[in-house]
Formats: sequence, C-alpha cells, structure tokens
Amino acid sequence: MTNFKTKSNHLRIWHLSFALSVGLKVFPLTLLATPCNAQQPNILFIAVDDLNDYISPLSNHPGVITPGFERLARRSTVFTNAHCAAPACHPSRVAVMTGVHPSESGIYRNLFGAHGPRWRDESPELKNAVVLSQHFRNNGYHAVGGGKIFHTLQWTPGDSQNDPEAWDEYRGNPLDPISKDWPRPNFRQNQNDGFRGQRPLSNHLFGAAVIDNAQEQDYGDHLIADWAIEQLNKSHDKPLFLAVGLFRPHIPWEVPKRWFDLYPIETVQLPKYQRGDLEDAHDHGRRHWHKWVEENNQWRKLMQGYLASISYVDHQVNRILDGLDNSLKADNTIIVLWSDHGFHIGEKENWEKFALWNQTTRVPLLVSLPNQFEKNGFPNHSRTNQPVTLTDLYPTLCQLASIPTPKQCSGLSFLEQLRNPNAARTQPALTSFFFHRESAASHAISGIRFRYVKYGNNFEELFDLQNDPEEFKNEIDNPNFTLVRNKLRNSIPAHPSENRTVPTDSKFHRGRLKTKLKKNAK
Ligand SMILES: [Ca+2]
Ligand SMILES: [Ca+2]
Repeated sequence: MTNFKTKSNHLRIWHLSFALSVGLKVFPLTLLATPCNAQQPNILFIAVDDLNDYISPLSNHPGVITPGFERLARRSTVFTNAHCAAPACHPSRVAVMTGVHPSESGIYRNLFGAHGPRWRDESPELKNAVVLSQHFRNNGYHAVGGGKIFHTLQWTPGDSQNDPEAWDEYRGNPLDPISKDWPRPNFRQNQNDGFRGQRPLSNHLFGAAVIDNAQEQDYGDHLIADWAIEQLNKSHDKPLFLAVGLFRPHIPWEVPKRWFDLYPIETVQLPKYQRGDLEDAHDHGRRHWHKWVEENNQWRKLMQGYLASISYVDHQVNRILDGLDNSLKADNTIIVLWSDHGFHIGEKENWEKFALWNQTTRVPLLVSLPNQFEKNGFPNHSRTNQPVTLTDLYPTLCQLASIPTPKQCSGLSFLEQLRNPNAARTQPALTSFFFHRESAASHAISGIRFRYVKYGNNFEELFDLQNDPEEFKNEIDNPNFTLVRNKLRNSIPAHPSENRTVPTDSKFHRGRLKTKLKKNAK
C-alpha cells in the first residue's frame, strides 16, 4: 500500500537535520487517505504558466480580479508558503513530473532545442525516471494530457520536452502542444519604434496587446479548457488522471480587450518597490529589462497586461470547474492547481523569473479533495503556511490515490498538512537554480518566518518575512539572527548535482529552433 521513500541519503539526512536543528517534531507519515473499498479518485491536475502570488487567495496585489481561483480556494487547502523546485519552466516542470529535485538531477535551467524527453539524456538521475502520469497508468489510471505540461513555448513550435510515451492520450501533437493555439496580433510597427533602447526579446514578446474579442472562443487557453471539459465528460472504465496545462499569464500578454478593461490603466498599481534595494542583494543580471521598462514608462502598461492575463486564465479555470461540477466526476475528483514558479513585475528591478527571492519561488498551490476525504477527517477547505516544495506533489498524489511512491522521488508528501494545516513540516522548502557566470548552484531555503539564500558565488542573503515580506533588507549580518542563519546554512544540500547541459547526441535533441519568426516591420 502507500509508503514513503526518499531516493538519496543526502536529502534524507538533510530533512532530518533540518527538523532537529529547528526543533520540529518529526511526524510519522500517516498512511492511507482513502478507505480501501472506495473507488480511486480521479485527478484533475492543472498547471498554470508563470502565475505568481498576485491572485486573490494569496493576496499579493491590490485589485486583482480572480473569482475562479477564489472559487477553487473555497474548496481547497491553499498553500500560502509553497515554492517551486527551480525558478524556470523546464527545470520546475521536470521536477514536478518526475519528483526528482534539481539539486539531485542537475536540471537547474531552461535548456532549449529538444523534441521529446531530452531530460532523460540531460541527467543520468532521470534516465529511467517514471513520469507522474505514467506512474498513475501503471497503477490502474487512464492518463490524458493537454497544453503545456512539460516545457514548450508559444513561439517555439516543436521545441518540447514532453514524453509522449507517458500518456494514454495527448491533445493534438504532444511535441508541439500549444503553438497552433496562439495566433498573434498583427503588429504594424517594429517593436523598437518610438522607444528608447532595445526592447528585451524580439517580436513584441515582452509586451502587452489586445487580441480581438471575437477570437476569444477560437484560440489559446480557451481551447485547452474546452478540451478539458470534453475529457471530464467522457466515461472511462478506469479512474482518470487529467493534466491540463494553461499557458497564460506567460508572455506575451496578449488577451482579449475585456480582460484589459478590468484594469483601467490609471487604476493599475505598481508593486512594492524600494530604490537601491539591490545594494545589499545578489545581482540577478537582468536589470537591463527593468531599465528599458522605466526609461520607456512601460511599467504600468506591462502590469496591466500581466493582470489582464491572470484574469483571462482565471476565467479558464472557472470554466473547467464548471465542466467538472456538471460532470459525473464531480463527486470523486481531486483537483491540484499549481504554477511552475512565481514572477516579478519590476520587484527588485527584475522581470519574469530566474531569481531566488520569494517573489520568484513562491507559487500558488491549491489542493481540493472530494467528499470521501472529508468523511475521513480532511477539512474541505483550509489554509496552511507550512513550507512545501513542488517536488512534494508527486508523493502526495500517490498517497491520495493509495498507490506506492517510486523510489526516485526526493520530495516529502504533504498529506498530513491536508489533514491538519497546522501540522509542522519536517523540512523547509528548497529552490535551486544555476546563475550564468557562476561556478556552483544556488539554493534558497524557505522556512515559515525566514528565507535564506546561498548563491553559487558564495553571496548570502537572509530575510525576515515576518517584518519584511518584500525582502528589502538583507539580514545576513544581523547579530540577532546568527542562530537561525547558521541553522538554515546547514540545511543547504551538502552535495548538490553539477549543472547539466544540452546533450547534443540525444535522440531527442534537434538543435535550436531554425524557424524564422515573422518580422513585425511591414
Ligand atoms: Ca513558466
Ligand atoms: Ca535591499
């Protein structure tokens, strides 16, 4: 029946040493969420791309309009202290789908030019890893996927790290799962016309623009949601594992006008921001993005585009919830919704991700359990600030479905926090990344009050989130925090994997995309 294993001794020792070092009680893992005679629950597994903590259940931005996420939150455990395993699409998603943390696999960064599960050849630790959906298939489930689950982009058709073998069915072309869904507005001007300097990326990809309302039913995540609703209404003789990958609010922030209209530009608020904030912080190497934004007075406009994209994807989540509630699966489906990492809209002069601050590592994570769990002592909605890492999802889902957890998994199930939101975790959350121009991996440790970051160039940061939620002040040398600093230092992985690079001899390697993106100049 259900069991818990960790693959590596160093992580296991790390978990224990953290628990001992901060004096936490080590909880025995409680087995068997479901009664043995109950039908195995369906799993609705929703991944949202680049969605940060601005959504209303996490309330980190005033005025955001997200009734769909609120609706899901009302029937979920909301994790308010959940963190990605790595702050970029590819490493975060591979970590979720294999359960193997980047500090073990060495997949810390985005790696482009794949056509298939090249990660099996990128990392020896992942060579034979069983993908989450495959594991559910092996244990009696019918696994169906659609949209962006493994890494791909709207503008890189065929550059995909999906594993087609891991699914019974996949929507469309599993190795080009989203590019056809997203036709773009017709830009008449070169992206640098009228602006100072060079806009980051090309082809208005770092930008916000309206798509004609009339097209809403015919493109983008609307199509993915339509497809998901269809799947929920099919009858299967096996329980269903349904993975739905929504692409917005990933750039480009192009959604119909009605979503922009929710946020009149004069009402849009900028994030909390402090001049000179980076003086005591690590240099993320991306200040040129922010420089372009400020010099061209685009901060508010881009915030508007991001918020509009959040409300657009919120609407799709709401539609999927309607689809589930109107289906025969309504009473026996677990919903898990997660985002692959957080996002900066100018906080710390950063845009997008690729950093280790809370604004990047913190992710929405909501888990909704059906009634059969409530009967067994699980609350039907709660909130927990216990730290979890997205690699903890794989073992948790195994326990919820009463199937074994594969040995490859490095995470720790959070079943206990679903039962009791105050149950203490025996480990902090760990997010790892590899910065360009550094010779070792960087790691962020998120506890309940403090966050500690050790960079590959040995720079260190310590933040007291209780008094400084924006992480403005690096407290690394504060003598009052020496003890906690030393304890968190000791919970950094002792022997993290080296950084993996592109294996050009992999059968899943196809090289950098050669497709010529249409120039925007007429
Ligand atoms: Ca992403
Ligand atoms: Ca600062």
